Amino acid sequence: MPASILNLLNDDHAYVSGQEISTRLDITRAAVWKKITVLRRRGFVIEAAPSKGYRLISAPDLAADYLLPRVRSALWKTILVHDVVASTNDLAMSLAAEEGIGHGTVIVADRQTRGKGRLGRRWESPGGKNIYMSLIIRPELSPPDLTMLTVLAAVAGARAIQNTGDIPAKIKWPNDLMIDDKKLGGILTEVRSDPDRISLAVIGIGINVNMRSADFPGGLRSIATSMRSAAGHAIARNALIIQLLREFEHWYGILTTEGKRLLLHAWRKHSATLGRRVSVTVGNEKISGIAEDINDNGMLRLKMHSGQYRNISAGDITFLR
Ligand code: BT5
Repeated sequence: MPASILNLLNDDHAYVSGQEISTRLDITRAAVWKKITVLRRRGFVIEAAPSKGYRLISAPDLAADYLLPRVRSALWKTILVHDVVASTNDLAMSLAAEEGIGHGTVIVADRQTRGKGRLGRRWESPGGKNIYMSLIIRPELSPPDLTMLTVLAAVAGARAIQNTGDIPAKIKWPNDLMIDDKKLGGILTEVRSDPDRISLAVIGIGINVNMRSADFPGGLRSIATSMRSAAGHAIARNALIIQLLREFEHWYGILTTEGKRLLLHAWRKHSATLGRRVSVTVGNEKISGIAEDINDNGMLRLKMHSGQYRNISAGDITFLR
């Protein structure tokens, strides 16, 4: 499998000799060359130097066999990459429900035809630019802690954006990733629960990576942005996915072993919401006040003008000046 050669070629561009590859994979030198040729045809740039061997210069975007060895861990076991799907969340949910696809599976698509946000809203998902991914988790959490998965994905997303593009991404409660008060990502967590246990969670994450302003439909142009617009240059989607999955695993480990405290602390650090005057739309109701904190269940703690507090589990925030 070419995947195994990709395990051996490192990202530090160091040479690995043909002999070493041949020995480690137990194949002939001719077979090594053949596999290198196949990888090159797929868009991997691999340099060959007669006395030194091979080194990986760059990988094509969204190659599962490149991504997996770089994130494979106790949590992430499978990465499935598709050119086009209706919605990675829908696909993840049906694969998990019907085919029993398990904990630690990641579904990535280059494009979605029916990418979705909350409450049946649309998520713009053009091809060749962004990331759309869904994480399948069978969490050891009780249903009230469900909101923690969105909190966790938001923290992982903000930190991955920061690490990959050196962009100070913020979190807008409950599920938006922002730069300068413009949205560049969103999270959609969907679950199947038994009465006292979440049996399956699908955490959908969409991040605008290389979208340009002109790529957004007119209505979104003034409220949405991308990593490219913020950084001033293109960003490698592979690198972002690797960072995101590593960050997610890190915080998932903390959540399931140590509890919520550190995660909530990280959320507060990245929050674009706390301390601001906001208007929150909850169904048909609009409530305004100061966004004071989030509580242990990820609910927004709003201090209303009356001085009373209200905890809100889901809604849409507008920042007030
Ligand atoms: C969200 O919903 O922000 C959750 C988005 C989750 C998308 C991921 S992609 C992978 C996975 N598969 C899916 O099908 N979905 C998930 P919400 O908070 O309801 O925000 C939706 C609103 O964001 C829309 O009504 C638009 O106003 C705006 N919007 C749509 N597409 C956008 C984009 N690409 N960038 C920024 N804003 C967008």
